[in-house]
Amino acid sequence: MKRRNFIINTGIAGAALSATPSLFSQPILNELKMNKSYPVAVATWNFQNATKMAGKMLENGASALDAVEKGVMVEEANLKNTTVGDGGAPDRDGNVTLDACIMSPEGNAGSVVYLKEIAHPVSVARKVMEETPHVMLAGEGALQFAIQQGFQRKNLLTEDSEKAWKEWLEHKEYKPIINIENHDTIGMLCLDENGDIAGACTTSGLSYKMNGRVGDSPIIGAGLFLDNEVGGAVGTGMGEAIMKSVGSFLIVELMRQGKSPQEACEEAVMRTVRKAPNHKDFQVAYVAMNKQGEIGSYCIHKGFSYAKFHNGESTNNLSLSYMEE
Ligand code: SD4
Repeated sequence: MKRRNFIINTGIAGAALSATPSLFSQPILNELKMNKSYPVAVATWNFQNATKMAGKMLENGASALDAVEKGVMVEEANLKNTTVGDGGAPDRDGNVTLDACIMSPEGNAGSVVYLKEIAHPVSVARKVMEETPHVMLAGEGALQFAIQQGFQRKNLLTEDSEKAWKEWLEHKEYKPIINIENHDTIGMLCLDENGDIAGACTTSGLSYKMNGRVGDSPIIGAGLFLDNEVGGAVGTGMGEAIMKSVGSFLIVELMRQGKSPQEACEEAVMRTVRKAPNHKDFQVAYVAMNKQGEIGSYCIHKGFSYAKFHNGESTNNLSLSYMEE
């Protein structure tokens, strides 16, 4: 790596930017600022509003943890997104049940599974992390805890979701669709001004899932994992496949061993493909970021993309790297 890139990517640029102008001329300071690989926010799918929210917060000095929480909350509140938070598709019995988790740079984690009637499960997950000695709360207990923490109950089944569910009931065909439309579970990673990484993942899970089903998204190591010494990864797609390979943990460990985020994502996808003869029927996709702000992404099928906010610029439709049509 060239010395200048090393300086920029290792965060020494951060120190340089706060150094006195007598050490660095203004043009050099400007260039360092322009080329710095973080702060940066990345998220699964084309959730540009979410990465914009997080990225702008990061540029204003917010911590990775605050930015990642507020970032994914944008999609939790988006009623048009039928796979996350409020307005999420119900299970086959008509219950909207949400899964979410969050991890901090310190390696702390919080998670909620099968949470009903709370529009922002990621914030409940953060409370689990910060206010309890536990990592995961489920179902009724998670709901009680949320209410104690001041969250308001709300009916999350919108008219549109109810209508779609009733139409589904006519055939009751349980067949998850690859790349469900293009707005799906949101997994986000943020690297803040200090080079610290945090992540979050939140979903209503597979549409019309069995009552009680929990996917990968709230499982630390599956839908999300990070280590502030290495980087982080988030997954989306068929949760059962991601859980079986503990995909996000695998990617972080592969990066620890020296693989780039891209190589690590590819290896994690290939593990699933090698073991699951039916992989043609479902999607698995990952986004990973290392501590230098380098990003990688890979998936089984065409159609997955990610969004990024960096250097004041918001980009969608990134990474069209996939294994097969
Ligand atoms: C789940 N991984 O519950 C989530 C859903 C998802 O693309 O990401 N679908 O299995």
